[in-house]
Amino acid sequence: MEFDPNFHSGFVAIVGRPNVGKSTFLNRIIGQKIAIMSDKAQTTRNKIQGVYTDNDSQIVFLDTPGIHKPINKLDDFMEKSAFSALKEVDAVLFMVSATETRGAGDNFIINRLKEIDKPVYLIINKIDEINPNKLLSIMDIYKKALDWKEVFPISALQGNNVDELMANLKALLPAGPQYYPEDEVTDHPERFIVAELIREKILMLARDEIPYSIAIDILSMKTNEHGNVDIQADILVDRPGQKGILIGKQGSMLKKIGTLARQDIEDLLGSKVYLKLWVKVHPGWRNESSVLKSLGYKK
Ligand code: GDP
Ligand code: MG
Ligand code: K
Repeated sequence: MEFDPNFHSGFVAIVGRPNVGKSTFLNRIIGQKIAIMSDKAQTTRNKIQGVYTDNDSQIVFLDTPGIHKPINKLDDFMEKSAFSALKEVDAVLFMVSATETRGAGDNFIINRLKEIDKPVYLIINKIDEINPNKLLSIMDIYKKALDWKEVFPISALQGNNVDELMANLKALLPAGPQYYPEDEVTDHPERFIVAELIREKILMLARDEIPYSIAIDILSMKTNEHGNVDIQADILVDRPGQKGILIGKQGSMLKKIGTLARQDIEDLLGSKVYLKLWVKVHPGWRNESSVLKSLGYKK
């Protein structure tokens, strides 16, 4: 990998109470791009939520699942490990909702953030829901709570001020490498791997009945507004008899295939996955160039 001194990159954690709009924000800037969980991903203890890449920057966004208020010993332990992982990031976005009053959950996180020596941005989300006159008084409520690097009122839903926030964040990040190649964060390689995981389960459960005459067509793969991944896929077979075998008694075989594949895909993506599978008879699919092309076998 060549070093380009004009390329900026880094790791950014997004923290905040549930429902303030963290996933909506990520969805807006990254869409359905998800990083493949490679060894690199495991070097930080935080879960990679998404990778933003453009011509001169890459921002790896991290989730910190344990930053909420602890309720028991296990949570307390999780909390501490999530907190120590925050020390590995270049910046933290602390998100609050303009529609909610500052609460104990916010204060708990703010107190933890006081202990780390990192730039923390205050992101006041959902400004589309409030009267603009109220914004200054909302900012006042948080202003003295921490020595904020910047304060950005935004609407993750409608996009207000999101470009400005991204530009500011990019300028803050140091010159660095592109940690993830662009093709690792588009949907194509994941689609291919997801298809392979489904195929693997079919061959595992029905190897004798189903030879290599199946194809998996990933119809869609999207991250929904809650950060979960919805996947719809067709299993193409040559003959009606094969369809019956793959569906099984009252759908039992297809259910087994789906459950096993889903578990592997969840491990791969680090997200909750909804997998919908259909079996379709498509005689001679292997000879049709349009089908092969849509399955990614031909350029
Ligand atoms: P998270 O739990 O922090 O990830 O929050 P989500 O991204 O799941 O958002 C929670 C709810 O708030 C969803 O119903 C979103 O559609 C909504 N939401 C998120 N951002 C905005 C925003 O900027 N404006 C409005 N009006 N609603 C938003
Ligand atoms: Mg979320
Ligand atoms: K997720």
